[in-house]
Amino acid sequence: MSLKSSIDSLRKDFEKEISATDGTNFQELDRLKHEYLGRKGKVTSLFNELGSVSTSERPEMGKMLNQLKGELHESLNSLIEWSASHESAENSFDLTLPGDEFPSGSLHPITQTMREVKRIFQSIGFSSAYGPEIDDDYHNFEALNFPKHHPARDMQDTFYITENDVLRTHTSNTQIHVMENQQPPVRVICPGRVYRNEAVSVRSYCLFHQIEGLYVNRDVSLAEMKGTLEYFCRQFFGEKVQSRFRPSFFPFTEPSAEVDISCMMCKGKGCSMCKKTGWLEILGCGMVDPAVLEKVGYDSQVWSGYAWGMGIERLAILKYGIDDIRLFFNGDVRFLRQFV
Ligand code: 2NL
Repeated sequence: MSLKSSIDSLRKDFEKEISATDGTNFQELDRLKHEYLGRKGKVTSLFNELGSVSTSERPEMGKMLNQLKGELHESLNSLIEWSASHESAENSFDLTLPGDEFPSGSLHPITQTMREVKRIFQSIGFSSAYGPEIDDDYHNFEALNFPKHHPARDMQDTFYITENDVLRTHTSNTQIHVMENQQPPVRVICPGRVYRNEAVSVRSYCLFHQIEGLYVNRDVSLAEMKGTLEYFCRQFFGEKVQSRFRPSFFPFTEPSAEVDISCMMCKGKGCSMCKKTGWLEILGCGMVDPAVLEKVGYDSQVWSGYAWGMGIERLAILKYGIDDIRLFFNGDVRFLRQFV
């Protein structure tokens, strides 16, 4: 083979080898440099063959060999320079470094409060039931003994979906569904979201969470209701808390009451939290109105019961001393982080 064709085929070999590497591996490129341009390299050995070429061809061949040597140098050196300054992933990955920390989320304070309330009532035999957030007028109002033109049915307080369907304004609709589908005794709590079409402010939001409870059996007494709700207050707010039952009115209970607890901020002395009364209202309750029992097909001569309802945001606000209900809904992590 002539020296000229040796030069050409060496160039081809080199091009093949260089394109087979990914061009970034320093060791690989260094090996190629030695193989072709080293003291015993392939290009060097072609230079040694110059001596056996005829004197007329020698200058021409020498020029071609120098040209090949220059090309190889240039392409290897630029790749080597690049790979030395950009360490390959293999070299730069330090397996001994500690890993990135993944911040773990936490349960929303409303979820935490809901779970705590559920746990307390479950421990005394109540099971949980869930119902639709969109329901008809019958289950949200009519079956609960709301008179046809009661102000709570007014457009101001209720989001209407259609003429007959509303976003529920309390979770009582779920208790109605439960009673329609089940004979007494009933011992159930109904947690969930409820909606009110009110002006949004520090105190009220268009959406909040409720847990309502219902117990129906033979000869249920008001004393049992008091015992159950007082037990809840002590479990949720602590053994030291005082509670009182104050007469009230709801269309679906008779008699009705509201439960206040002694203000934990001022210990009953009177402060801004309790509006100087020493008491904080936490829930409404009462003996289920016989008209409600009759609506779901229970004989009100045989069955009686008590029911209550409480706002979860209100419980959380009192327990944690929060001053704006909207904080529960705007997702600000500076607020949420405090409940990890
Ligand atoms: C409040 C007051 C209350 C009820 C809810 C109820 C449900 C049925 C029958 C009778 Cl199915 N009553 N629920 C009773 C009294 C009060 O809620 O202030 N909630 C935030």
